[in-house]
Amino acid sequence: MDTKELGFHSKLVHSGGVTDSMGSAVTPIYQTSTFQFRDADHGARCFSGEEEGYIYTRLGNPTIQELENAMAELENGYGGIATSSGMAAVNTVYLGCLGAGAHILSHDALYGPSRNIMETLYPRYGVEYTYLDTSDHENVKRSIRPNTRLIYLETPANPTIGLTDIAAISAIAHERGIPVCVDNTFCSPYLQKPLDLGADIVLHSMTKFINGHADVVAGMIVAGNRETYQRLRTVMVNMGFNMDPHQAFLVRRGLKTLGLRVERAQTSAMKVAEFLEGHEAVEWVRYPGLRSHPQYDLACRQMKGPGAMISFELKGGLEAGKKVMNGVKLALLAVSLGGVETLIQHPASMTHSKVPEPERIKAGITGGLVRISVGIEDVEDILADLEQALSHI
Ligand code: LCS
Repeated sequence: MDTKELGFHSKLVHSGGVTDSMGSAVTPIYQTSTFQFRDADHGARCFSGEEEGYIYTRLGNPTIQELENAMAELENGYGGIATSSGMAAVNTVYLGCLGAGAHILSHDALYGPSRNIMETLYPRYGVEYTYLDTSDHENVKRSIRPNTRLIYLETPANPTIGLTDIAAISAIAHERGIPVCVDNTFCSPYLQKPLDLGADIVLHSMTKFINGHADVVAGMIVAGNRETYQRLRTVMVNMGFNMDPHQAFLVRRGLKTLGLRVERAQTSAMKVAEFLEGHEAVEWVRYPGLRSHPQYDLACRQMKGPGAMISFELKGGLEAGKKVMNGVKLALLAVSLGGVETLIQHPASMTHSKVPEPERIKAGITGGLVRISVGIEDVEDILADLEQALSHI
């Protein structure tokens, strides 16, 4: 069915449709590495591109394609490229856009490994980088070099919940012919559509809100146009960053309830953020739904809702943070985010521990920062759990 005119929740359920000959309601798991050709000429035509057809699962597979089609539709993009993990998606974009002598400009607070590989691995291949506060547009303009080939954003940023104005940065980048990629993991297309705001590429760790059930690691890139799509798809296929059909099946299943899950989690997150902001042990809270967020106006403009990710700093710093993390009973002390269960973690010693301390502090990832991913449990239970954990301080 043509899903173009449907509402977002209907698209979540119906988009991407790959029909199979049995008429199954759900696209089956095509757990096969390879596909039979009808005859030698058919095989040759599939390889030459004269005829569309599946060849080999690293190149394409119906279960994976359904998820790629669905995500491309949800992000209003040209085409989706599913990857084995979020980091495979990040590397596909880096490899597709950068090369020896190229320069990347990015936000200083990013998911740790997205920055760490650029500082430790990519310099071996002659890539230069600049990390800065991308909410300072003049500084962004000054820091663009003649060899800048990619502006890479993550908004809200992991773990500071700092925001970047996608439309403003895209306008600056496009004046200079530079593509913009946005990691949309914290929002999902339910809350933010970077391609509509001017970005050229959007990527996800689908391990998080998209799958939503903490049982799969997966990634996705959606390219805004055909040329970018083909360039990135070639990288993914040849690097072997592809997804597995079983992974695709699980993520497609999780995607159907994305809107319901995010809606409920963010309603609870607002209450959790207000509770934390009013607590005497808490120094400050960063949540896009709070007026105290320095970019509250941008959040209202750019995001359909504030999401379910909260960071906060305790007055007692790291020692107090440890007591809270060791004290939670309902929330899980675990990295990752965006699942049905509430998770709590300490970025400086966990997700961002590989970022050298001076840069980490400069990016706002202080020793006392604690990050919560609010789940879909009863909010009263989440609040009671945090209340008793905070009482340990
Ligand atoms: N981008 C963002 C914004 C992320 O938060 C993560 C993982 C990735 C990319 C990488 O995705 P993966 O390969 O893990 O699917 N973020 C994690 C986090 O904050 N805790 O554990 C993983």
